[in-house]
Amino acid sequence: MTDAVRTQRWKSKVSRVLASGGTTDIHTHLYGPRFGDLVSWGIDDQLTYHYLVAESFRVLKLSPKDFFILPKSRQAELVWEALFVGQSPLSEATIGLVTTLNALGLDPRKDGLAGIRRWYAGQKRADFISKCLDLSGVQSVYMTNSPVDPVEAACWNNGAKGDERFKTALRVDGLILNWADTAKTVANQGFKVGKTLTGKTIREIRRFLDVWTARMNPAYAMISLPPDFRTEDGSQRASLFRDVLLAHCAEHGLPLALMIGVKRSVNPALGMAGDGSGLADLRTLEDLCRSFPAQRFLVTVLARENQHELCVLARKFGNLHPFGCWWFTNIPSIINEITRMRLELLGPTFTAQHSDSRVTEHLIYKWSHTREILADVLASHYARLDASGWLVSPAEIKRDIHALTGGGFESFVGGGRAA
Ligand code: RAT
Ligand code: ZN
Repeated sequence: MTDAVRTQRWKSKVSRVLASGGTTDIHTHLYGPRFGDLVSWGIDDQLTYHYLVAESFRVLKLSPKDFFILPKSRQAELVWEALFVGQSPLSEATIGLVTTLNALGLDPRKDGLAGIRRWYAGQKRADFISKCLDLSGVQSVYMTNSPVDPVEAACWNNGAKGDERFKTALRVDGLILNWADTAKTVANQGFKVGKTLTGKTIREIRRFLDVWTARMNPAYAMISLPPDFRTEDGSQRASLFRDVLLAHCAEHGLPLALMIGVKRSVNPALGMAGDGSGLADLRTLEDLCRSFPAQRFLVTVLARENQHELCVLARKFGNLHPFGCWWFTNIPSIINEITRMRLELLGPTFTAQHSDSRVTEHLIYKWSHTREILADVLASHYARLDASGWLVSPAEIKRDIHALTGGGFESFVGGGRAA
């Protein structure tokens, strides 16, 4: 049998298991149906996704300022015209919209934006959320829950949780990285904090996190970090990271998810679409894993150039669990490369993907595109194993895929393991 035929046979077996779903999406920006207007869905929300907005500015003739003052529906029309009418939708995010609309039974070329909008007018939010979860084969998603967002805080105070498919992750970027601007929000919730980090303010921020941890019951805490983040540079953010975040996680036994390498506001005029990526010095992560052996770190890195180093670190530290192909790396060529590299260096002991979905429909394309690549990568690994004299069984394929698509994460997070 040729290698190509062998791999193709494995691909059919792997694809069958992948198609049976059961995925846990460990990081999204989605919300459950009871979070009201925080739930993002529909064609205009998809077209104004910041990935597409960033791409539109490569062709749009108007300035970001003139674009962002327009109503969302007009922005959506401009993105549609720029990326789907004026040129072929060849980028990952544009192909993604096509994949999604097709899965929903629409034909974007034939229906056009007007037809798609008419179809959406007949959809109901709660049913539509279930439809997207079903179509994407995702059984549960982790939200990104920020206690310093007044709209979200109000939802929690009004008992918004209560949907088991939507799980909680405590997001703390503003609190740790931008205390000067966040202090007021925390003070408004009745905590006695000031802008300066006195002992009392630190205790009150800890108390703030205690209260929100009790209210939200998160599975993990999460922060995104700039590439130049250091834990020992004497900065305010370094003290907050150590004395508040790490201390809080230790006390509550919470794993900490680090998303490393984002340069916020590289082009501020683009708003959310203006963030970039930078090469991080992973010695900071190495120090953290070594100095806090009982702390579990879930880590993803944004720069392509940091991916190999992350795998090597994960071989050294059992308290480090790599996850996902984040943001600019969530494109087929790089998912393929990263997933192969991780399998080669770590076996199935990482989480292959998270979707980072912001609009409910994103689940559909992000998971269907990822599964296609996972099928290729796993098939070639099983074929090599087969050629070497080891035939994996269907049950073992299922076990491996489960580990890579949420099972490994659940046991890492639930395990309370030491390094
Ligand atoms: O991928 C994204 O949507 C980014 O805007 C970020 O949200 C990033 O994933 C983050 O969580 O900071
Ligand atoms: Zn995210």
